Amino acid sequence: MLELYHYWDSFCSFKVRLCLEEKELEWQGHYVDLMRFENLRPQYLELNPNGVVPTLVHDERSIIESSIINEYLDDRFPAVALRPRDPFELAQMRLWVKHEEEQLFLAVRPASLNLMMKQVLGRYTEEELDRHLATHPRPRQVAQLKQLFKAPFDPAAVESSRKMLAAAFKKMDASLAKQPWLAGASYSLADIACAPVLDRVEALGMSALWEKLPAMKDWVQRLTSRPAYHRAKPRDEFRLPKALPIPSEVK
Ligand SMILES: N[C@@H](CCC(=O)N[C@@H](CS)C(=O)NCC(=O)O)C(=O)O
Repeated sequence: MLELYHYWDSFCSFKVRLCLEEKELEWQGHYVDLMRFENLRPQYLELNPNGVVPTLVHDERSIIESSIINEYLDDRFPAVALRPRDPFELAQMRLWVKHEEEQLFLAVRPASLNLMMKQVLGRYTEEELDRHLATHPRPRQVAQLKQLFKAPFDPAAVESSRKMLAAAFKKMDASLAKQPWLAGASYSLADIACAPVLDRVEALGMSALWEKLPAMKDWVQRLTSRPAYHRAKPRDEFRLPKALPIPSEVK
């Protein structure tokens, strides 16, 4: 039995759901509501001491970190292989997974927080936040998190997301102009790692960012029309609040 502790509208959870769905594996979901801080409850911290989603539980053992979970799934269930066999393409695949972890994931955060999450997180009182964050595994970050949740809307943060995403997509477009999938000839964990950003960028009202990038636009079309993408994407009833419109000062 594969059990996935996940949040429907989380980037990293989507990445693992997409891998499970591409492999057509049966999995049981346990919903961890990040907007209610269920990721910081002691029972969950026993599975994932970092207090983040996703966590895979397989054969009664827990595996954390989305990229590592996806490699584990590819090792344990190789029938649908999602890693290139060619060592050079495998190295490219790992670089694109790193691109997701170090660029895409960080790029969407400021806009997601300001345009979507603050609509929920900003409503918690100081006392409620103290109670929910008391079990946070990185106590030194708590004061900064509280400040971020309560801070007024920050257009500069949205602009910084837009700039980082534009640079990251340009890099992807250049590579996709030479080959159909990020790591080469075949669809791989690299495409799976970078796919969740597409849904979030659309939800943020920023999909114009790939309109003028032909190879990226074509990849978006091919990727989002895969049946597994539809099964894995956030269910409408579990989405974050609709994004606020992008203010005019953000070009
Ligand atoms: N490197 C981790 C990142 C996990 C992560 O930050 N997950 C986010 C959702 S995409 C989360 O749980 N955030 C809750 C929090 O930071 O409190 C992975 O890839 O699994």
